[in-house]
Amino acid sequence: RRTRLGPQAWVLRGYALPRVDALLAALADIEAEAPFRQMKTPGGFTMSAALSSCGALGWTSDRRGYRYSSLDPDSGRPWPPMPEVFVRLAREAAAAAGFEGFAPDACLINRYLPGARMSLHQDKNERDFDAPIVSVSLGMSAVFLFGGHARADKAARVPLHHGDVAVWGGADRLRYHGILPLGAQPHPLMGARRINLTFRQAG
Ligand code: MD3
Ligand code: FE
Repeated sequence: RRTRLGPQAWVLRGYALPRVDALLAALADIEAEAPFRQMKTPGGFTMSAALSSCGALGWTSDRRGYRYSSLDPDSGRPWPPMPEVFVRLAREAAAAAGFEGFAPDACLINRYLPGARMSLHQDKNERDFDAPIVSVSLGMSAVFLFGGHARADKAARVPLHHGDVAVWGGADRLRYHGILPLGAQPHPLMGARRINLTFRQAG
């Protein structure tokens, strides 16, 4: 089932469910190579969600700013390669939402534990905004905030559940968005955490 959030923004309910086992197996390998870490914002705050990445580029943040980098700053090594099951899912979900030819070079992996959140922001560190972003939710449900083009615009609250895939681009690409603090009810398969994979064409 496709739910429309905006002119070019969709939630594909349960789209990732048939591939969850393969996604989690690949994720375990990535986590071993590039463990989740809480990054610092340029303003000096510690982000409550912990991050890792895979693919040619990974997203990092520190006192010097936000950027994409080909090396994991913690290990000095390249980020783990993007598993084929990730690439396929992202490309097929993008096409199902009307974006043909999506070829992600970065997958940011956010891990939320109970209480972790992501405040309203725009994703604008990517080189061009023509490509969509694809996000895959795994584990505990969360409330997604879907705002407008100004931070003060009223944000809709959209629940995102295990296996849901969101795709947004075009007119919706630069909308403000965020995640409310994660609840406490553990997920039966994944325990007390939520994982979000976001695929981008960053470089
Ligand atoms: C944005 N992650 O990593 S992705 C991020 O669930 C990030 O971890 C959040 O924002 C997370 O930068 C949200 C889900 C999402 C879905 C639809 C959107 C973000 C969107 C539509 C427009 C803009
Ligand atoms: Fe974002």
